[in-house]
Amino acid sequence: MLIRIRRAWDQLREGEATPESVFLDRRRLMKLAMAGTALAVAGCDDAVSGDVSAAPGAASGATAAPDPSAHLYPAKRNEAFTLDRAVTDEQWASTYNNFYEFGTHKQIWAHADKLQVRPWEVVIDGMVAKPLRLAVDDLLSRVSLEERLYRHRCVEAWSMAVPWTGFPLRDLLAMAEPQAGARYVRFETFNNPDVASGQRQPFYPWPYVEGLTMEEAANDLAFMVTGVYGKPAAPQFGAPLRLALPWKYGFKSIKSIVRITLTDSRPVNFWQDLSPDEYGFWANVNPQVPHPRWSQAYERVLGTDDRRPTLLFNGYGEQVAGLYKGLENEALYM
Ligand SMILES: Nc1nc2c(c(=O)[nH]1)N[C@H]1C(S)=C(S)[C@@H](COP(=O)(O)O)O[C@H]1N2
Ligand SMILES: [Mo]
Repeated sequence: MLIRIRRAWDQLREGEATPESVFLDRRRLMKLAMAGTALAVAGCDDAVSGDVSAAPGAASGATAAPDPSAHLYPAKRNEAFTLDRAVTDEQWASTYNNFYEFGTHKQIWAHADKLQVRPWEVVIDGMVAKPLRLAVDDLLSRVSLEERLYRHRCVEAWSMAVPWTGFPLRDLLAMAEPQAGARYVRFETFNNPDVASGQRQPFYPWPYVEGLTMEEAANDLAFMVTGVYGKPAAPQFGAPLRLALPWKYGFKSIKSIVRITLTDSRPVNFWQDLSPDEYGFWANVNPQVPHPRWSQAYERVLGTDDRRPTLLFNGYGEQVAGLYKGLENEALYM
């Protein structure tokens, strides 16, 4: 085909790699069925579907109060973080999103617009000397924002390149003074089924959870995102606070965080809980380790016809390979 319209790209993608959802739902159902749970599930996935293919912006902002952090943008770009490809068109990145709280498909941006991102508090607790409960704007006044160009590789084999704005994760953890025994950081997303219709689907282990080791969280690349494309992040990007971990598959970059807990036990993340044979704790990008249902050798670049070879650690090996010395027996790449 010589001429492609936008929707065609979508269909191509869905055909090439089964989205994270389909198989998992069946698995999860079997698990629940075996546990004797009765479920009415027919049509569940369609609960949040609908035509939201119009441009974003039309539906957003009309009634919402102006973002109180808008004056912090655009932040100065940190030139240490460069790309080997063009930045993804904003229109694409903001209308093709993965955010299961608002649906299992990619056109969730208008649904996510219902998420109220102010007031918003984040709690830092667990193995810390100074547990914190911070309003997001107080937090923003205590950090220094910068822009970084990062690649993003979804486990489903699509990729993008995005100008995130935010600050190093380790700066946030330092505010709470981690105790010596803390080994992992556990992150949790909001849980509000009234707003997020995906969270009314009981076979998912809500709320969305992710985890990192303390060493990973302290790495230069581990970035707490508050904005994108030179302005505060829109809800579909995971406002007001999400992670960006460019060397790991996209599902590790948890959105709309409300709680960060330091712990000595390894967190079980959302996707691992759903399907432990397919998704693990580490989830580092590796083109040589296929997903059980598809190859990870190549990626489709969002909004283009490009198909590129995927790189080990998504091209960030120089910065992160050292984190995994001595862990060769772990499932580092799923
Ligand atoms: N809370 C939450 N965070 C999430 C997800 C999600 O469904 N819920 N999806 C993840 C996946 S699989 C990907 S690829 C990225 C997508 O980020 P984007 O929509 O900004 O491209 O968000 C990640 N963070
Ligand atoms: Mo993903």
